Amino acid sequence: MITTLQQHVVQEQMRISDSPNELQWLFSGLALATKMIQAQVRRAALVNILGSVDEINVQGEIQQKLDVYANETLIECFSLRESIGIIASEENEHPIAVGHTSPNAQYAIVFDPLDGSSNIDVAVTIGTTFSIFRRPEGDKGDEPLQWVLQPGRKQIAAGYVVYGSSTVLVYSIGNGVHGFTLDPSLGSFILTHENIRMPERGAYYSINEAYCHDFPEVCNRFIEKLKTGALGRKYSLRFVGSMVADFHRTLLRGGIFLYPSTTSFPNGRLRLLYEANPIAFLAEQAGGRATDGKRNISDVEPKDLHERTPLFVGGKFEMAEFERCLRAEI
Ligand code: AFP
Repeated sequence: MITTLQQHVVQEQMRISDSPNELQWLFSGLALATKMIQAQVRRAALVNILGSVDEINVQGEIQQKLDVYANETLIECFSLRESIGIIASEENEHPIAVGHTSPNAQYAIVFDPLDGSSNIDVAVTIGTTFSIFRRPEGDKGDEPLQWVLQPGRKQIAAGYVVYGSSTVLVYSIGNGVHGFTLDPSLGSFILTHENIRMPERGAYYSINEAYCHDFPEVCNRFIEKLKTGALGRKYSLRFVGSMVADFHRTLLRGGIFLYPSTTSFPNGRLRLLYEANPIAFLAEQAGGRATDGKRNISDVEPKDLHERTPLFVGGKFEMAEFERCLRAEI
């Protein structure tokens, strides 16, 4: 018997609340938007949606046509869900208030509509990330930003969708990590990876080594250990340049993904709220770990919607060895 994403969300939510439909309706918006996005991604060159628009986003990056399409599609689908009060996106400087003063508005959703934009035009795997928070207690509707400036530990659900050889949605609602593959013949996300556990030990490391001259020395020493077999085996390198794709492999095959701070990005390159937080939530739920080199990503108190962070995420063994290196550094 197949299990669809909708069925699974209802079952999962019945475990934690007496109104299982709120999140189910929210996830139906996510499923609809990501199905529309994947349809455009798969036909991008055929529907003239490759290339950029002459706009620079809040990150200082040239926006791709698919970035804009994905962003608008997600905002539109989520705006139709009255349980969502605040929407925040990598592409928008400020949070978007969509009825956050209404008592029905219970959630905030933060997302990167298309992670890995540099890979869009070359048909390499890209993705969408999302992170869901509950309305802050005592909220009077006058501070929209506070709905999203919550530590990762407060996420009630998070996940991503990869648009690769197949379209796979991976999410957690705090009870393990589950993967759903889009069946184009049914138009439904079907449960294919139930209760994913990150292997304690892997065979791959993932980092953009082109920047190794700019990394903290301790990171280069750790990479050397991975390469030379000092940790008991020689690791192989994989780096797609789309964090969701590199994390998806790490989640299923184990190993470690590292994006340290660099001289150009002294606070890290990846964004805390819509890149590191959802990934950290999933990693912890799957038995792995995620840190910024000093503390768990999930314990970081965000101060800005688009703040950046170093990210180190992986299986138990590799993370323990990495932290042993960090401690040796002190
Ligand atoms: P965009 O989503 O803005 O394209 O950035 C992708 C990303 O944040 C992350 O997915 C990659 O791991 C990282 O940037 C790749 O950046 P470099 O190519 O500079 O290493």
